[in-house]
Amino acid sequence: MKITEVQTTTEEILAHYQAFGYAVIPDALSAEELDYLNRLVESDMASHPDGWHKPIEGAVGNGSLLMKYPREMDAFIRHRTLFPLIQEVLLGEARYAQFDFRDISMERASSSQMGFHRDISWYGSTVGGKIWDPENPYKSTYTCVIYYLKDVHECCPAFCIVPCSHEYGSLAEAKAGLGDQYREVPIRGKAGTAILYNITTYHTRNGGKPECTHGRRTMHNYHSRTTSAPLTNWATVPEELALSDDRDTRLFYSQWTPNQIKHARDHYAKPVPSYYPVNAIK
Ligand SMILES: O=C(O)CCC(=O)C(=O)O
Ligand SMILES: [Fe+2]
Repeated sequence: MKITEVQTTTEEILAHYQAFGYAVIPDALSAEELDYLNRLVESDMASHPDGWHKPIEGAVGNGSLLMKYPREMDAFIRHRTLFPLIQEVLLGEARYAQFDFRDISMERASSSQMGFHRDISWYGSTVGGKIWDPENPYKSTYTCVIYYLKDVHECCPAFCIVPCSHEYGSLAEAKAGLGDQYREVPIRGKAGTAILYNITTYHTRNGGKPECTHGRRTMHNYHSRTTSAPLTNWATVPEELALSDDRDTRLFYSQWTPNQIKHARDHYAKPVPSYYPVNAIK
């Protein structure tokens, strides 16, 4: 199978993800959805600048909009077009893990380069656990979608991935193992493009060119699996989702981090169910 620039049908998306560890889906968000999200980001940056962390590798970011807009953000986290694909690559076991917005100003575009890395769960990097799953045809223990909220041109910062690199312990091993199949594929596209990737596949963010006048805005959404540990030790979820009367919603938001257990204990109206170790967490 050949690497293609974009995949549009469900079959193409899943086949590309299975073969290379990622897929690029154009028009995943509608013009209305993009308009809504861009306005939300702009108004929150203006009204609550303290909720946005200081630039990390050129990007300011905010991971708390799910807490502020539960129902609205849930509709993006379990998005009508992307969520069925996420469920497919996670064997129907998808669990909420992390959701955040990032913004790179045009001034910071050229200094927003990251190093090549794979994303590993906090637990995977401290106490262990499988970082990819040899039994899953899609090899994923976690998956992430990055949505481009503005057009990403040639000059802009761009997500860049090394296809088929998930099994290697380092980028050097991937280079040696993949030989002349080794590629670094930068991904550009219009606003609304979604990149679905197995988080263990090596990737980076290429910095923008000095003349870039756009910067870049993205929405990042990580999903775990029932059989994986939580991705972070900090993500929190609002009560109306975590303790929803709807079973599917409650299950999807059920992989509670230590911070989430504390948050629920200290702020939820309903008592924390006793199947969470509320008294064991300081
Ligand atoms: O912003 C990007 O293009 C990549 C971000 C990333 O890899 C990360 O935050 O782990
Ligand atoms: Fe990453």
